[in-house]
Amino acid sequence: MADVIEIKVPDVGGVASIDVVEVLIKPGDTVALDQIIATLETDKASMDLPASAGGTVQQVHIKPGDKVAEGSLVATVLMEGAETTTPAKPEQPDQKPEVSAPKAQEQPAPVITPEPIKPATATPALAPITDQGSAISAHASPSVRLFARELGVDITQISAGNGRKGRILKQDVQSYVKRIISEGIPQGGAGIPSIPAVDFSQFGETETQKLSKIKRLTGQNLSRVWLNLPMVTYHEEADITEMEAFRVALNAEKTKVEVKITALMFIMKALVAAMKQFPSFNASLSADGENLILKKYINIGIAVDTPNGLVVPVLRNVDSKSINQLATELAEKSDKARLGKLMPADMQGGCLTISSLGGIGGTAFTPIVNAPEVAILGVTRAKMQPVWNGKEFIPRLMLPLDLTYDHRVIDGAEGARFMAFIKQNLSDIRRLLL
Ligand code: CAO
Repeated sequence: MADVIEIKVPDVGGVASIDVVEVLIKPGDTVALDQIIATLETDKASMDLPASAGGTVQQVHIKPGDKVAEGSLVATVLMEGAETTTPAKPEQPDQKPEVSAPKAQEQPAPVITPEPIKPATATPALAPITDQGSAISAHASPSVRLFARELGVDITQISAGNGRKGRILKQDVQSYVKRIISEGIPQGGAGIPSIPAVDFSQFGETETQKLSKIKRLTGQNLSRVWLNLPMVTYHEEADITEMEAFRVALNAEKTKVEVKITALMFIMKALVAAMKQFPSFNASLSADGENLILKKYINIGIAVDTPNGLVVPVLRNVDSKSINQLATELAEKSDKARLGKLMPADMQGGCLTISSLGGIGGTAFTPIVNAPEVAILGVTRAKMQPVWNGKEFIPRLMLPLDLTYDHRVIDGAEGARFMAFIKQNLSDIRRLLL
């Protein structure tokens, strides 16, 4: 004999208005007892609704976006050979650790309306779904969380979903997995909890802009370096008063068509001299961390700010190039970078990187090493300062320099000596001839 069974919304703790988020069945489907057929959500929690009877779905009475209440008809199911079955009950929602699990009460057959769930404590029975104070909560239904767990995905890594109010849907988990496979993104660095998803629209108007590919790739690389390298940043100042006078004189001699010489060309020269003096700076750690690979060539990467993000073209064999050649080459490469015309080969083979913000300003910053290089030299804006010469304060042009290094390779004292050497060479550029 076939019975038509009505599956209804159970008591979810006296909540008057419950949103239907997902409906997982359609007429003609065969459902098993306790199979999840819909996801419901209150303003505090979400839960999966299991079928209170198995059979063939005749009609579905709800759709996503509907508002329902206790007793609302969800679906009618044709049950062949009806027998008394275990009462269906809403699946235990995801719980925060401090929330006690709700207790189901035993009820007799027949199965018509699932039994109520009641909070075991005064705390709401259902887990909060978006909790800005929590670093672990993600806005997703239990079934989607289960799906993510089955795939080994840490759902908190999915920053925002395509569901209502940024809810993470099954498709979002699938897209995330596809992206990880295609881009090789590591999940949650060293198990560190990720930043929780926040629905900013609740605070005011927002607009979403897609990150450029350069920004996304740079971000992944920087995060990887940040997590893998023990980095130290050391600050120094070089007196470039004489160097600047020479630079200005050189530029004054130039005709209009020639490329301008900036402090950066001298900094490159001083860096090259320092790399020769301290070979461990012109080196990389082997992947197993057992050996230092010393390089006999000197290529320098220059961080260039472009409308699409940061790129680092590499100037090759800098030790064998003149200041004028370096100025011309940097102008060509930075123009190419800003037009998005750099080829991968233009950005490979660097030994050390310079990140100069001097054209913009600043007094100091902590650049991130461009691993597998072992150090990066940061530069900010030179400024006139009163410097004590033993008798009086005299105005000197001081250039701030910041060296971030991989402490696995470079010791603190070595870093300080390296910077003292650069400082000495910039303060008296005749030394670069030695
Ligand atoms: N102190 C004072 N003035 C400086 C200076 C410094 N340290 N560095 C540059 N300047 C001056 C230049 O002399 C030039 O002056 P004029 O316009 O009067 O001639 C002006 O600032 C602009 O210089 P520039 O930036 O065009 O040239 P540059 O050779 O110094 O730098 C480049 C070239 C490509 C490195 C730079 O344009 C750039 O993109 N910098 C940003 C790099 C970046 O984003 N780094 C952050 C990475 S995060 O780690």
